[in-house]
Amino acid sequence: MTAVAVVGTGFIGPVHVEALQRLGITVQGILGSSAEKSEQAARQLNLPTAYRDFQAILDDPAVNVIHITTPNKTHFEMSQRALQAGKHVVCEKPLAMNAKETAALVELARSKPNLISAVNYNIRFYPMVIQAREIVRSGEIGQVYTLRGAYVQDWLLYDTDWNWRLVPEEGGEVRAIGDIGTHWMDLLGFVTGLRVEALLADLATFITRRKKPRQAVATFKGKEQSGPIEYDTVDIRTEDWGAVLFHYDNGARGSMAVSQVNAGRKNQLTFEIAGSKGAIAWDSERPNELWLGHRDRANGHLLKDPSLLSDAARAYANYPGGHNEGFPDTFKQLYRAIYGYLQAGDFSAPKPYPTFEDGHDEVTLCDAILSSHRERRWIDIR
Ligand code: SOE
Repeated sequence: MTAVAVVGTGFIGPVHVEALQRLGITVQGILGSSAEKSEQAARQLNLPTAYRDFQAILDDPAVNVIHITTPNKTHFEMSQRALQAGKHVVCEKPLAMNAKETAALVELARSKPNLISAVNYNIRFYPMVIQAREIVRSGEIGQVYTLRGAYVQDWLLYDTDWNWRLVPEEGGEVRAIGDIGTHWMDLLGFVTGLRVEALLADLATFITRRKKPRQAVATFKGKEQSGPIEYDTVDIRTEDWGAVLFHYDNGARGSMAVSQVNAGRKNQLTFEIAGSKGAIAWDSERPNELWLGHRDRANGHLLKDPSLLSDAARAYANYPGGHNEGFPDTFKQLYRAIYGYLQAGDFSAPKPYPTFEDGHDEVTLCDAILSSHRERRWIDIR
């Protein structure tokens, strides 16, 4: 019998709970940063248990899976303790604060082959992303030459916008790169199967001082606040913007830009992959569409319709054509993959979900991006 505990009551914890509930998976309870927050979340989400602390989850024999959705600085210790206590782990990205921590988690996960150790790269699970992967795999666009794209947001545009991610001790030394760049890098690796061999990065912080409210503000909620707020002015040491050039292992070249201060772009990931025979492009703000680029005939525009998709993409499309599948559906599909694997019980089978190895790869890239920016040079990825 599977039962889950979710740690974290901010923006993303309830998204996990809702997706699990849609699949009929028992969510035993939730833990927030205070007793009050745990109780409030348990009430709102209709869960039986408001945990008092993380140890109470580890001690709960009813719980065999833990979803970690707390600030990044807690991921390492919680994942470690959960695996050591024999619980399966689904951890939010980035997996930990640096590659030293993620390497230790990979080693621990390897010593527990019968436990799930997954990282929540949900964007992989849009049906049209899986379709893009199938197109690349089938050879339809030929040899991949270039990958380009961006992940841009505007929720940190003003100096009055505040979030724990701004603080390196809470979120890590790279912010926009760690928070949204890792999604892009993971996704492009997933779609093309290519690995980064070397990179060159440039980072910038435009808002060097911000007004930190004395009251905590949940992610994306800052824009909804009204009325006078008491705050302290603090120096900002993490980047608002970043650009990275990549060399991939087949000789392909890539370029990615990320920004959390791009007015009007709420939460947009885009990519275009161009090969020797054709190209494909996708935009997360229009996730049910895929652009097909041709040189000698009219370009194509594929709308999500299970009857038009490859078997692999159809397996993750639950609604008929014209019925849009979006952000919350990607969590549901990711958990279908994870919990289907758990239920099948063959832990030697290939894993259909992002693993701690994938989480380690992304954090390794983050560390290299920071070094490249600081040292103003290309960095090889070993
Ligand atoms: C905040 O920038 C954030 O919530 C990311 O942490 C998520 O991974 C992304 O889905 C949306 O933006």
